[in-house]
Amino acid sequence: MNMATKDLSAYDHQSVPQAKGMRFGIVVAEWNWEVTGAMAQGAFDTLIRHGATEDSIDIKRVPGSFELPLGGQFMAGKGIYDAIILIGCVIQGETRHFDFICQGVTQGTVELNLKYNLPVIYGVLTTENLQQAIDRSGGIHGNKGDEAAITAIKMVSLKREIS
Ligand code: DLZ
Repeated sequence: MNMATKDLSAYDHQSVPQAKGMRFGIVVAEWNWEVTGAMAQGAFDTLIRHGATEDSIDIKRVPGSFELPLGGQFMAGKGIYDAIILIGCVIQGETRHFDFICQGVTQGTVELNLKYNLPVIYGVLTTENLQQAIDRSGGIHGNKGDEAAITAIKMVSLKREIS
């Protein structure tokens, strides 16, 4: 498999559509903020780099990843965003909490996409340990926040093209 399909951070950024005129909501979980804050910053910077303006991006915080779908629903319900990016980081612990949170946020995100016919991007890391998360939030494996932003732009562009 081509690396570019595994690691969007390595994408040719020239091939990303212009985000000018698009409006984005970002919902970021405060749990594991060291990671999620870096991902949210990456997503914000990437949207700006591709033409979005600062006043076209709203960022809201929720306590943990489990709250991301509801935070996203609050934003989607306003009807003003072209895409919403959910950012979280769930790190495996000693209990089954990890499984339940991952299941909740994943299923909740799928439902939001379909309920609102809106790109709601799954920028959630689910890792075995903190180092794996750090590696993916501006480390050796790029920044998955950047990748979530690129996915958001591409999905808005696709929706506009089709409709
Ligand atoms: C409780 C909990 C645990 C154990 N681990 C994480 C985590 O790794 N990442 C995360 O984003 N949130 C975690 N949470 C908090 C839950 O997402 C949620 O905020 C609480 O269960 C309250 O609903």
